[in-house]
Amino acid sequence: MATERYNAREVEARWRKVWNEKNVFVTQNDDPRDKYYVLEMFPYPSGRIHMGHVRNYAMGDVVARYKRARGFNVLHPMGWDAFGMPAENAAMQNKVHPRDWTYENIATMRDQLKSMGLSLDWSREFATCDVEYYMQQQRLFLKFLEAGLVYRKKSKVNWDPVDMTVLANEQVIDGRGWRSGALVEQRELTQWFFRISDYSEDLLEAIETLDRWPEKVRLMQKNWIGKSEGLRVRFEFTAPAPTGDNDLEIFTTRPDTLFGASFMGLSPDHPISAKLAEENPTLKAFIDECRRVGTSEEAIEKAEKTGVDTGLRVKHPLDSSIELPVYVANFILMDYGTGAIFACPAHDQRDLDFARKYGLPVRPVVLPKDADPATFDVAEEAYTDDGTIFNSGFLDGMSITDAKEAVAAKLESVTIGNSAQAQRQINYRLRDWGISRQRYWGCPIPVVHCDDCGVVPEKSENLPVELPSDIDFDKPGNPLDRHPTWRNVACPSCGKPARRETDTMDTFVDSSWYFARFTAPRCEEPTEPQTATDWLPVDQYIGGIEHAILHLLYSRFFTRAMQKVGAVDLKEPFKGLFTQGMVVHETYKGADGKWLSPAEITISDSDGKRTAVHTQNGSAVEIGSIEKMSKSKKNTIDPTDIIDTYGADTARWFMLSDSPPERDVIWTEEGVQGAWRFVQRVWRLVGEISEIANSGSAAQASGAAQDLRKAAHKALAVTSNDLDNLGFNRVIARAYDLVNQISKVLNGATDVPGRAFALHEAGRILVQIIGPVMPHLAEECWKELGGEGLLCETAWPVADDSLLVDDTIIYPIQINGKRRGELTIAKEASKEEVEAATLALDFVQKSLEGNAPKKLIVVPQRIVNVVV
Ligand code: ANZ
Ligand code: ZN
Repeated sequence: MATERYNAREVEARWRKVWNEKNVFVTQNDDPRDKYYVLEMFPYPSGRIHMGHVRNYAMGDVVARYKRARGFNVLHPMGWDAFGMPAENAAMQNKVHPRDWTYENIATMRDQLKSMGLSLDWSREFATCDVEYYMQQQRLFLKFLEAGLVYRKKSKVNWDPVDMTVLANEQVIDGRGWRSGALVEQRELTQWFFRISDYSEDLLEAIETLDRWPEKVRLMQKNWIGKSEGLRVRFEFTAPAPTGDNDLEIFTTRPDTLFGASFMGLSPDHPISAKLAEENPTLKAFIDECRRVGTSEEAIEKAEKTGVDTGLRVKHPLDSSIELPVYVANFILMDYGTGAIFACPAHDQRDLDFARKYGLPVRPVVLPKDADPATFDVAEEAYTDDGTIFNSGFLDGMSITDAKEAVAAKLESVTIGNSAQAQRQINYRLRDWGISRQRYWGCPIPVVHCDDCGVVPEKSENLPVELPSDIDFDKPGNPLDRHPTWRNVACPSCGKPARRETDTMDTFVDSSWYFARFTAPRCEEPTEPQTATDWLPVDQYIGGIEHAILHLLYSRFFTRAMQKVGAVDLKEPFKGLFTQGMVVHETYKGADGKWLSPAEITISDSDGKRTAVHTQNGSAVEIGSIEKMSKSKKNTIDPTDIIDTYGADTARWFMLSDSPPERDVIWTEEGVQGAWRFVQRVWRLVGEISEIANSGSAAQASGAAQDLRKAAHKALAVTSNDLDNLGFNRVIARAYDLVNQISKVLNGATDVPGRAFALHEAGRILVQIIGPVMPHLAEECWKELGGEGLLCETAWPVADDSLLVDDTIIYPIQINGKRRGELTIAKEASKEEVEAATLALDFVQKSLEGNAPKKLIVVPQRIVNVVV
């Protein structure tokens, strides 16, 4: 019987085979039960899975198995986010085709995931680089194009002149291409954009409805959309600008600080800057230099604030006796507001840095609470907090809010030229989403350029626009541009020879709708609209915080866009979102300062002091800080090694056991071994129970047997609650607890009435509780205990309420009608006992301040009121 050691390798493979043969995790769309869609962010097929994947997918699997047991029709699919640069890099370095590289990696990683025993519906699997998938993406693109959700415009890109390629902002490091090291240039290219900014307000407002998202993520999304309410103000030039403009329009969110203005700033890309540069070589050189640094917000934020005085002057809108100089400044973006600002150095750090550099005035106009107006000054740090307006004429004494309103009202009523001097305006930081990539390994944008007809969408019946296979990566640049024949195509409109678009789509497009595709993955349209609408939103989405902004925001936009073209009928794709913590591990450094992997070292522990040496040569090794597992620090553990040694259940158990799922978990050898010992212990205990004939009934149980029944049912009740709240680590703690309770009875007196019944019942409950986390072990134990059918198809047990009631009761304690705390006391306690215990409570004594209560009212079994 179950006295042998548990052989995870053999058992796990056997149960996976059974599940697979019986198709137990294949989900039917027409199943009448309530739906539950659980999804983990699909992986990029980089080569092998890492521990972060194990943690992420273990969590999703626990949810899937639990919800299945709760009677839901669960959708739990898996796929591959398979386009992107690494495949092209591999092609360049190792001369493998990006497609071969990608599909080989997928094959490896699929096997690895399968070895984890995940309850996935593999029949729905796809990779975004499958022609069938990206063809449907092209179909969606054409629908979006027709619906006015896509457009082309000229836009600046980072251009690597050596690799002859466009670089993402992250690929520009200190102004140089990450690979070539060449100085990056700014180039204007006509690129494709999605109109996400049309949805700024809707995307912002709907964040309020996402109440099962982490607050942190909601805030990050809000900040990214970046709504600000401000004022456009026109400042009159003292003499017309060379462009003929009589005034300079700026955007400000702080009109209250207008009296603190000390200069005006123009973006280097502002039309006035460009015009002036024609005659002004210094300015031209400055503008060229700004282009080199790049226009990403990050690049601008980091760079020193510099500028050039244009010689132009404007009049202060509230006091025409004040003239302000106009500078071209490197920190002003052209595509925000109007590309021009008034600067108030006392209350804006960038303005202050600039003013200090060029010796411009710094005039504070917001006075902090309790500061002295006569002496308050701003030195190197701008004052950006709240306060009262001063040094500001008619605004003096007002709050910031009132002063903003007063300035807006005043300038709205002034007319210059033939319109108001100021106009209220709401701005969003969110820009339209540029999706053009000059790359091979992505979804081709399905349009054709014709000399006569211009840009023509490819005909639906001509889809897919398939990537050519015969490409070479020997030369820099986009291989699609160089392909001898692929570009040549007949114009879909007039039939004349024309050229294909060679841009492919940003890979974020691929991941913006895969969750909808999973609902009908083989359908001949992007989605089956009704099916997608029935399954969506995803009830529980699980993934890394690194996707908190872009992926989630793009998916939210995409769902709205799909709704507009009739592909789904809802706005929000993810009802519940969970962002898991990272897997971290100690780091090790050898005497030569190089990182060493855990496999290369040996640790010894004497008197609680841990030391490490190099296993091969015995040299000293420094034990470093605990950090996210990463190849660069070599502090990784290969999941396959762990699964081969201990089995998948142990790995899953340990990944979820030590810390709450949103926190980081520290991988330690001792921790894994602890989990492994627990597996063995459960197996032994189940074996012992199975040797006792299952006899007797619930009614007979008393004493230790009844206590065990109570413990088991309580564990079941709280575990259900924990699982509903993704409290995986708590589930595990309860399982340890229940194992201890069962052991006590197994090792205790054998003549307890109802013992056999209670042990079998508790054993089964234990197995069901651990089932979602350790599915193979649980399945084996279920069989051992004589359970019917497969555990993974068995309904979640219902706790017996009568066993949950306690012998104690908790009284809420009110003091003067307000709830202040509670009292836990025996259920049978008399009124007098409750009174005495209440008066002895710390917080009650405190509020009595030594006096007797005016009144003390005990409502038996319900509440206590104290009047002081
Ligand atoms: C005067 C002022 C005084 C400002 C002050 C701030 C503080 P948010 O809140 O992000 O919308 N600004 C406007 N357009 C800009 C551009 N194209 N490039 C760089 N900065 C720009 O930021 C709005 C503020 O950012 C505006 O309010 C403007 O500076 C600046 F004590 O106007 B403020
Ligand atoms: Zn044509």
